[in-house]
Amino acid sequence: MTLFNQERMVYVGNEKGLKAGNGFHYYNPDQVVNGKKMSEWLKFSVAYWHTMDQRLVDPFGDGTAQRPWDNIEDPMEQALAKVDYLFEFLDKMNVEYFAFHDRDLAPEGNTLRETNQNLDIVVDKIVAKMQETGKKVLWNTSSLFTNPRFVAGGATAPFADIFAYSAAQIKHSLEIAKRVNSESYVFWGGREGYESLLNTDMKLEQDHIAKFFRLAKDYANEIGYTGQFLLEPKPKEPTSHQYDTDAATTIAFLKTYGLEKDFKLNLEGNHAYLAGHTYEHEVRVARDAGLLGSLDANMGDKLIGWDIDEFPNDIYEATLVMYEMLKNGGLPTGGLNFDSKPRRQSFDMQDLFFAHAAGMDTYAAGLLVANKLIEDRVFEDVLDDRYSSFKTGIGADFEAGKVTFKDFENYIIDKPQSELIAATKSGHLEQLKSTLNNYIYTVLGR
Ligand code: XLS
Ligand code: NI
Ligand code: NI
Repeated sequence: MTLFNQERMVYVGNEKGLKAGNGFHYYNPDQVVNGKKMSEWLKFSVAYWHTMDQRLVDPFGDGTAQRPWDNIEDPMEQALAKVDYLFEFLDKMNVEYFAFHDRDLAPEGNTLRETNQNLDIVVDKIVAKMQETGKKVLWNTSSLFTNPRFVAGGATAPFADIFAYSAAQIKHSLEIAKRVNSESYVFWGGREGYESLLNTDMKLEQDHIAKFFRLAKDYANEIGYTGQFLLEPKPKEPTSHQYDTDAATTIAFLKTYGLEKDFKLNLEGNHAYLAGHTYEHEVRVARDAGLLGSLDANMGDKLIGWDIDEFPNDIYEATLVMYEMLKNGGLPTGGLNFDSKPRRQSFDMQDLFFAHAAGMDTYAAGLLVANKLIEDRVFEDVLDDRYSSFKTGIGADFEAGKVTFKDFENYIIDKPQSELIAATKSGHLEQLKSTLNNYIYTVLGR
């Protein structure tokens, strides 16, 4: 049975010309890069909420998406049909993984019990399909933000019943994580933040969500679910002050509450922009802290101030993010989840194939360039040289912990300005950026 009128995506390189078509130009799953296959470095994942559910709405307009399952009226029937479409899509796209929220899969009932029943029917089908095809779940998560009951948050809600509902919902979601063997479990705190301090006890809310995370981990341990727990930072949307604003804030939160042994971070490109950072900055912050978990591979638009979840197509950015990923030794329990949707005018089914292929090629290209940059020690040599004065003399003594403020004063107090200026060196940033461009042209031009 085939549902989509679409060929399977395979590596075609550029032999048949440079125009994008039905195939990958850079993503060659079996090609070995630094000892591992591309498909092992790049564990791509399809996001259920975008690829299967997203109607391509924007804040001013209804959805434009045209999907083959649109005319199935019964919500449960449609939910079950989408599972078949998903698995055919994964197969034709040559993607191994997918990710989902509980509420992406099935409609809600009137009580949590009814909602869980609907959900379990779809999860049963997913489990069967996974066994049949070998496809895997990169991560699952829970929506504590869409339904009006979460108007003031889930785990930071000022209402005990909503907190209770959230806890019970996550409990069931963790049971699903165990059933589908998710490599990670993600918490994105959609409504976990506040609008105004005038009616918010920020300390209490953060204490609550920290306890909530502890209880979640305890329950995972109790049922033997061993996937990596991840928090996904985002600075705004929907609340003005999200508790997980960016990587640094989220790491500080984890450390404040002693959760850093059990949680890592899932970093998203568009969220980085909204936080006023580059994507590579967010990934570096997490890597430096030993807390890099997974990537939500998407892009923002520098001209639009909201989370547009564009499919990644910026090779420059992908190169720098893949550089961080390689320096991290990969993403042991993570991957590259396309938390991305086609543009509103790219509404037909084929666009979903093209969009994923564009994203996969972008990161494959980034991986190739980043690997060559590391092989040639382009940035490593620059850093060695830039910090070399800490390898000898007063710098080395300081590194060894032998120097006090008094020693520094004795050492420096009579040095004339000319010697101080001579101790500085140009950062040669323009030359370095040109080198980076040159690597991009050359590695990809081969
Ligand atoms: C929203 C988030 C969301 C998470 C999963 O901006 O990116 O999609 O990845 O809840
Ligand atoms: Ni995301
Ligand atoms: Ni997002």
